[in-house]
Amino acid sequence: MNRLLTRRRFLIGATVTASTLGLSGCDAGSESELTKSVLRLAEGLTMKTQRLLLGDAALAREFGEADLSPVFRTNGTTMPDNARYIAWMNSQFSTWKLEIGGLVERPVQLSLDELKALPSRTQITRHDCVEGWSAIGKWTGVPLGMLLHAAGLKPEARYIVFHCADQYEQATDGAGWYYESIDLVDAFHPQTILAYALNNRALEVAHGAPLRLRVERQLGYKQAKYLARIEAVADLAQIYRGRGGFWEDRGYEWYAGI
Ligand SMILES: Nc1nc2c(c(=O)[nH]1)N[C@H]1C(S)=C(S)[C@@H](COP(=O)(O)O)O[C@H]1N2
Ligand SMILES: [Mo]
Repeated sequence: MNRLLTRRRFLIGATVTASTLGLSGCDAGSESELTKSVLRLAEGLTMKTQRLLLGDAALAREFGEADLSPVFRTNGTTMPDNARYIAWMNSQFSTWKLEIGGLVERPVQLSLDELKALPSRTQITRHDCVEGWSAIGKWTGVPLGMLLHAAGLKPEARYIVFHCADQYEQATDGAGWYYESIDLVDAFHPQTILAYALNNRALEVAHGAPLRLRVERQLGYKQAKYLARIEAVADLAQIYRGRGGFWEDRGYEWYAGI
């Protein structure tokens, strides 16, 4: 226990350097190219160190009911402002479907009811935002690995990309849509779930209704809300600006280990 705590403290310490290097908050700063390349170098080391110390299957800490935060803050988009999402919302998400495609043998589309009928996992975990706040919440959802097994990943698949229904910024190159990606180690990790409930209640719009990713060993911005499409890919370079996520495309670490 103590050894684990010490390791976690060490890892937290390693992550905090991102903010001391000038990345404060989720706003796109004007980091220099040098800062960005230093961050990318440090990120490789952090991921390797974390995987080396903790192993692939190490679990994020889980808490008890008594630890739940009275209020779970919201951040980033809290109400996607586009016709497709608003139509889904007005139908209580009965017209929404999650698409799973890309490098899979059997592309599928699943309704919210179909997802809720599958075996679920519930976990009480701490969400850590890079802006410096945390909240403990109880998430219920479908293990991502189960869905990927069902869809059948092709051998070339190396990353899972999460396409969201919110446009965070109007970008002339079309890269304003929120998206995220993880590798297969995190995709098949037992605590990686697609959550449809927070604290025993249907996910609210502000928290990413109807479905959001929980990838518990990484920071808040990896927890993609408003999921619309999941894509298995061999390479992240072809997607938007090529760094694997909306904030990653703007200088943040791709492996945002806690
Ligand atoms: N689609 C989408 N997902 C997102 C964001 C966003 O703006 N859009 N913000 C991220 C950030 S920075 C954080 S801290 C968490 C906030 O989740 P919450 O609003 O449920 O607290 O969602 C993450 N996922
Ligand atoms: Mo965040």
